[in-house]
Amino acid sequence: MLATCRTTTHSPAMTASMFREGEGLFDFTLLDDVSHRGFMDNLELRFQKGLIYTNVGEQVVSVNPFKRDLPVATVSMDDYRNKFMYEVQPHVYALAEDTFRSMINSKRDQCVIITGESGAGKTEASKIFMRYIAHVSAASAEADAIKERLLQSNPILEAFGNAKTLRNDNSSRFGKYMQLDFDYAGTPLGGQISQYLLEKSRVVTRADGERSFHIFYQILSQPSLLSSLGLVADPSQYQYLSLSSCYTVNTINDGKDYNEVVQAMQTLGWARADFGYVTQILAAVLHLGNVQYREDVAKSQQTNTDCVEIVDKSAVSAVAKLLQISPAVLNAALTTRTITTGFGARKNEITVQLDLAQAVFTRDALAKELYHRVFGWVVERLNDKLKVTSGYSQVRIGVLDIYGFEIFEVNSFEQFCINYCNEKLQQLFINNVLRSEQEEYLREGIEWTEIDYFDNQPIISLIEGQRRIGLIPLLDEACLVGQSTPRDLVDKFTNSFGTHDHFDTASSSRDRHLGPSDFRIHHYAGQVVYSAELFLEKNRDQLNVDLIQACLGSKHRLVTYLFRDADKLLNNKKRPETAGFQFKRAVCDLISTLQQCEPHYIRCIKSNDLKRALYMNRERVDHQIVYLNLVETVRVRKAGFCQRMHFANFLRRYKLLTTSTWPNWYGSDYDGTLQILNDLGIDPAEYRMGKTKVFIKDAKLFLYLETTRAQVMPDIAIIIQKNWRAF
Ligand code: AOV
Ligand code: MG
Repeated sequence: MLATCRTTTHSPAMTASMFREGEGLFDFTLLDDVSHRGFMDNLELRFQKGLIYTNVGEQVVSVNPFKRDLPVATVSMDDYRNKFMYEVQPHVYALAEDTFRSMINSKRDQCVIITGESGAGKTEASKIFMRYIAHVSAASAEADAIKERLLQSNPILEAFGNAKTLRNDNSSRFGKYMQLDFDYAGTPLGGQISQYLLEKSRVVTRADGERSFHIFYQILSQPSLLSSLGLVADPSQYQYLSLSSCYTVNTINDGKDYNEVVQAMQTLGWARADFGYVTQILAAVLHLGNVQYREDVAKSQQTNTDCVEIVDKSAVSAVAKLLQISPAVLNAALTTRTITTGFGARKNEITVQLDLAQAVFTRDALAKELYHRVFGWVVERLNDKLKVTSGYSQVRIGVLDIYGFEIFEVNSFEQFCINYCNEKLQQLFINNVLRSEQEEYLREGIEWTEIDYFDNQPIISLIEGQRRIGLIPLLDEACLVGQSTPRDLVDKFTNSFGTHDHFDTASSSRDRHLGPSDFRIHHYAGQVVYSAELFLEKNRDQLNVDLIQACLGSKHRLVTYLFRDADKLLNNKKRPETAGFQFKRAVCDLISTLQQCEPHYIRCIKSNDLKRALYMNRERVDHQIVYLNLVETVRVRKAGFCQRMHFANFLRRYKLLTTSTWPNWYGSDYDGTLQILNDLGIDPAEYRMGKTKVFIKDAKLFLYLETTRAQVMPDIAIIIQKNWRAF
């Protein structure tokens, strides 16, 4: 099943070091049999030997081993310095080296797109990548300080943005694009973190067996913090934490992680007081969850509407004290709502009592909003400390670690957004790797058998709407109508997309498994049934006016800062943008940033769902190979060419390799290129002549050309090795 290396006489050094008996192939493009089975066999063989990385050309496929002490984790970063990817064993380090060198040599922005499902190892890969870049980039006191800050931002981000889910003990509940700025010599100057769609609903609800964000448990693990915050150590005392009955995780030490966060904050030079303010708001969120309601029978009878009262006022007092809001104002904002009618002199305000469901919704909305704003502030502070302060930012490397494709028991608005984002990334991948490659061959007149792949454009059009309406615009439309119900929304969807190939509802498909407020999307990675129950509220994403006013009246320094835009919110005549609309815009902006960079890919695979060390569940892995288009990628890559160069560039670069072209060649660039290849005795099967470029089939030939060139020019050989792309 597995191929032996196609022997060429050109690069003995590489072949000797790259092939090790019994370890399978380090690059899937060396497979003779590019079938699903062939791919899987090689992946599994390597995985069982602890070789979790395998290349597909310049891409790295990484399988999560759920084991920390593998040899691949302890290799020296220095072994990867100044090496081509095909000179060294596959590793995230090799890809990082390639990315870093490409940036220096081409002076182009680079991006690394890390994809894979939840728990596949994306965040780990992004950290390994960052560590390598920090290790090899130029050093100076200033640069070292920046590197340290970049690395230290991780524990803070993870404390506030990650949580234990059923799939991953340290699941990122937000998307992250981290950009590093360098000068042209590769000296780090600073960086910037962009965050996407924090899953703020986790603060108030989540699946059984999951936890809220790590930071809550970390704070409760610190006895010295508790009394001033009015907290007790036992997380089960807090409704917001007890609702999923999971408090500890055996792979997580909250106390130790807290110390790491504090240490990171110190490294980043955060004021101690700032963290104090943050803990006060987080404690307020926990107390807020303990605000319980019951029906206020007397008042209900009196007013003839459903009224509620708060069972135990001490929780409200604790929240009010921590947020420095008047308890009476807070109490009113949590049980009533002010409705304004009329304008100007006729403006009239009426106080309406909230019923039980509305009161709970209002309380939870405040908790989510407070957390969301704290998270935004944390990222803002990190960015302050990473800001480029000296030198020009010349080139960038961006690392995208974004939530993987998700299918849960119940899928809501968050999964809808996350899966939409994954569709967009998949499309970018298709465009970068599969389509553009094939289009170039066509343009150049290279003989080529089209390789089929699944194009997900119809799913993207369905969701975001292009020429015709899409699910996000329809959802926005439904949000305009105050009385829309989830069923109305699903009916609206059915009217427009009842016959769409990638969309079903109960009435369009007569599928008995779908409820009246469910809909199903056939995503590239699988079918997902969404419950539209909370879509309208989550998309509107509005805090009621009374809560905004309550926060505006706060004397707390951080609360005041977090709600500094609240005045604007209250007086805004325009309808606020919905969460779906904002997310779509953010994702489209992200994609256009990525499109401007030279892309590199790490494709992560989750080996099993039990988090068991070095165990591969073939069925689970099979599915991921299919939807990540991995076999198609190998086919395109293998049938394709590893390098291409304009004839003029090829001639300029390699004319010194033969006396026919050196020192002067008077013919055409095309003929000169051919002359060099002929004189070197290169088998014509190893390359193709296009209309403007020569296409080199195998990396080994390319390496041979480079090594020979370096031998011919001994005095600049070292420079070439270091900067091969620049020549
Ligand atoms: P994710 O980022 O892809 O999921 P993580 O990077 O958090 O996944 O990995 C999940 C867990 O798998 C980690 O906490 C480690 O225990 C283990 N793991 C991952 N990669 C490695 C590795 N290279 N070596 C050893 N263990 C590893 V999500 O954030 O849920 O989509 O939203
Ligand atoms: Mg992650």
